[in-house]
Formats: sequence, structure tokens, C-alpha cells
Amino acid sequence: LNKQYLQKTFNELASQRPRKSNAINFTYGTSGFRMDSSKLDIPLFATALITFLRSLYCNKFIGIMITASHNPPQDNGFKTIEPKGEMLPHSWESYVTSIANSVYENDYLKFEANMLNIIDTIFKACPLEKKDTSLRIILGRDTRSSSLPFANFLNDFFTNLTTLKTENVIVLDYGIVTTPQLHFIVRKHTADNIFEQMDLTKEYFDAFFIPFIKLLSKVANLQSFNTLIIDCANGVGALQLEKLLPLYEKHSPQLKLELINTNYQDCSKLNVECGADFVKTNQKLPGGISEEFANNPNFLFCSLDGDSDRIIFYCLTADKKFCLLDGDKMATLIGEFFIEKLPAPLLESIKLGIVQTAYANGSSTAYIKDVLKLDARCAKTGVKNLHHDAVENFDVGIYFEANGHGTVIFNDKFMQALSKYKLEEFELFISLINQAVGDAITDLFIVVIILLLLKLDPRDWFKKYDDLPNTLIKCVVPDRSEFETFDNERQLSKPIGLQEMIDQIVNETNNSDKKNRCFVRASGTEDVVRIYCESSKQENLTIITTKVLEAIKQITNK
Ligand code: G16
Repeated sequence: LNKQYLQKTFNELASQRPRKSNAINFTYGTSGFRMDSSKLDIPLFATALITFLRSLYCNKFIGIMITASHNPPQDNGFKTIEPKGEMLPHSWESYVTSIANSVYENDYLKFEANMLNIIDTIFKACPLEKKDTSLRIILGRDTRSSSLPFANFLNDFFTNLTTLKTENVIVLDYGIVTTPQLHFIVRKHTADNIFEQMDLTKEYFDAFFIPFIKLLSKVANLQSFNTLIIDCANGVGALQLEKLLPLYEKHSPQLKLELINTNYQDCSKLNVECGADFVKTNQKLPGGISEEFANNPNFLFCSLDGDSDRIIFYCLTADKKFCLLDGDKMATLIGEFFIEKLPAPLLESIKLGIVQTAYANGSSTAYIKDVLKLDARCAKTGVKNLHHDAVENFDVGIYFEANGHGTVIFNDKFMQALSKYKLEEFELFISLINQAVGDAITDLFIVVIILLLLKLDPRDWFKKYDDLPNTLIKCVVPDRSEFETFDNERQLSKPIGLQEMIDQIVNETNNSDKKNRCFVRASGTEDVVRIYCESSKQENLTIITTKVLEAIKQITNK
């Protein structure tokens, strides 16, 4: 560590501190640090330090993604990516949180003591071998105007922070990339032991687009749909797909891919009236698609989010009903495809299951258990939690949040079992999957290929089960950290008394079929609490959420 540089950077941050009026308690949330970009200087410094320590600890590449994904344009955030493309381990989340909060206290000696303490704890179990220690960092960012200055800070920081020889410091900046691309590239650098920057477009194309094109060529006639309209949320998805599409079109595929909401140059348009979060939350078409257009029976539609890690599909019925094909619908579709394509003895020999969160529609969970006869598990919000649950419990784990964030993971046991059968098409299919993390672009390929291979009309996919009417709303509270949950976020332990009030509201509202459900949790990415409600009767949703909003107001204003 170059201690002088560390102290200088700390002092620079400290000198700016008086500008911040409200006290902030930083937490490494659902997806790393995320908030208004003007407040992110300390979290950036803390992220840089933890990534530095993690890289030395693992002696491998560690990534930092600068993005606030679905959040509004003025927000930003950072998350650290592990050598195999996974998220930062839980124990390290608490180290980085404690570093950020100790910087905020603006006492260098206290900060240094805390850092030394953390370093001591981290390296006690695994002492550094000086001879082969090197710093290996990979950076990526989304299209927000604040992202480039943050990337510049990180580039300078890693070059100056260490006293390691320059040949032992490798910082590869991949510029504007989707979050899943950065996960993929970190995983690739680690797996193939590559130290130079790669051609990301080519690597990503070879890994996922080539199998997609090969599988498409196996579909004789496009019976389900012939055009996919992709809403890029005016984000990085547009930039990356615009690079990939000319390569795709060279193969003269039958399926047309058309991009809309592609203005990533104007950051103020990011996620505004478009994108996966907008479509899922509002359950309506995004800007850029007229109803007349959407009603074309040969068209299927999808929306990516700001950093292209989530995707939501949709179409309209002949009578113009909006059909939302969300993460629950994707998980069940993929589950069904595995069941249909895998030989029965293979299926019987492995654990295949689906991981969801509390936001999963009750009908989807019933469909998984009663119709697909698969195990359905519930994890806390955040793909990191679903991912771990899937790895721990299944040989093939399909995990999706209802908001369209998810993927499929499979272990060596499954791959060995699969290799005993000659399932060429299925093997090609699973190479479409980005196992590192939920990836909107590869999820797009997966869903398209399943629908085309099964000759399944999107409207029939929609009809597989009927979602219970549901709503998701946000509520601003004085301090969201007061909201603590248990039972995988389905119940509140704090503020005291609120859960009892919610239970009473839910039960007293026309609940004869016991399908009313409502829960409240603090968002880990926005400064709000979220209220989710579902019921067999549409009219119950407003009754319940209005009363729950009143209960929250009453309790938090005490
Ligand atoms: C992030 C996480 C998702 C999570 C979403 C909302 O999505 O990656 O797993 O569902 O935030 O989380 P919360 O309800 O805690 O705010 P994204 O697409 O914004 O990265």
C-alpha cells in the first residue's frame, strides 16, 4: 500500500464532506452501493479499496462494474465481481460497508485502524505470498454521464495505490459494457488465464451468438413469431446490440431483430418510460411501440433494463390485452423445456428446480409445484441470493426474479450425466446460457430458441397459467433502514407492530380463497420501501395497498 497516496485521497474526500448535509449510513445493498451519483465519492473509494484487497487475496482478476442499472439517470453505483463472475462474498460486503462508514466519520487515524483491522482479519487465514502477488482489476461502466469520471478515478487509484512493480499491476478498462458482459469477461480472464485485454464483442459473439445462430438455422419455419422488437431502455444494451447485429445479419437469419429506444447518447432518457422495470411495474407497453404495432401477431416484444441484466417479454392478444411474460414465465418456460428435452432417466438422476423470490406470482409457484412437479424455493431479493440458493440445492438450478433477472446454472454432475447421451441440439442450447449471472441478451436467445423449437405462440406461453392480479408500489419513508425482515423478506420484524397491522388488513379484505398476500421490504437499490400485493380480485389491490400505506405512515411518523 502506498500509504501517502491513501491518506491524500482520504483527505481530498474529507475536504469535500461538509458539502453533504444529511448523515448517510452506507450499505452494500442488493446490488452493491447505489444512490444519487453526487453522494458516491466515499462508496467509490471503499469499493476501490475492497477490490484491491480482494484481488490480492484471490491473486486473480476482480471486476468493478459502474452502474445503477434500472435506477433513474441521476443515480449510479458500483459492484465488485468475483474471479468466476459471481458477486462479492457476503462477509466481504460487511468489510466494504465498514470501510465506507469509517471514511465518512472523517477521522484518518480511525479509518486507518479500521483498515488494518480488516486487512488483519482477511489475511490471517490466507497470508500473502509476496513472490506471486499481483493486482489484477477489470473495469466496466454503463452509459450514465457520471460513469466515466468514476472510471477515471479508479484507473488513477489502482495505478497509484500500490507499491507493487508496474508489471504486477494490470488494470483492464473495457469501457461501456453491459453488466453481464463484465461478469462474463472476468470469468473468461480467470478461466483462460489471460492477462491482456480481449476483443469483448468477438468473445461474447463467439460464446453466445454463434450457438444462437446455429440453433436458429435448425428451425425450418418460424411458426411462433418472425420479428422480435427489442426495447433497449436507451442504455448500454443498444450500444452492444448495435455492434452485434451486423454480425448476426451476415448469417441471413429468418428471425428479424429490431431495436427501439436506442438513444444511449442522451443519458437523461435512460430507463425513462421504457425498459424492463417500467414495463414490469406498469404492466403496459413502453414508449416507442404503438398498440397497432404491438398487435401484429407475428411480433414478439421484449425490454432490457439500463445495464442489460434483466429482460421482460410481452405481446398483445387479438382483443388488445397486454400479456406480460416476466421472470416467472421465463423460469417456468425453461423448466418445461428441460423436462421435455431431457431423457427421463437423466431427469430422475439429477436435482432440477427453480428458485424465486417473494415477488414471484403465487400462480407461478403453484404451476412449478403442481404442473411441472419441480421443487420451488424462495430466496431473498437479489440475484446473488438466488444464485447461491440454486448452486447449493440443485444440479440444474433455474433462478429468476419476477422482474426478469435470472439465469440457469448447472454443475459437473449434470454435465457428466448429459455427456452419456448424444443430445447435440440440447448441448448447443445450454451453451447459450451465461452461467455467471442473469444476462438480458443471453436470456433473450434462450427464450427465443425455446419458443421457436417448441413452436409455441407467445400468447399460448402466456396462457400456461393465469397470474394473480398484483401490484408493486414504492413508498418514501424517513429511514428505510428501520425496516427489517425475516422469512425471506415475506414478513417484517421491524418497525414493531407493522406486520400485525399488515396481517390484519390482508385478512379482513375479502380473503375467502386465502389468496391475498402483501409484504413490505426496504429496497436495496433505491431510497424507498416496496409494497407488493397480490389477490385473486383486482379490486382488493387498491384497498389493501391504500391501508398498508396508511399503516406505514402511522408507524413511521410516531
Ligand atoms: C437489482 C438487483 C435485482 C433486484 C433489483 C431490485 O436489479 O440486481 O436482483 O431485484 O435490484 O432490488 P431492490 O428491490 O432491493 O431495490 P438491477 O437490474 O437494478 O441491477
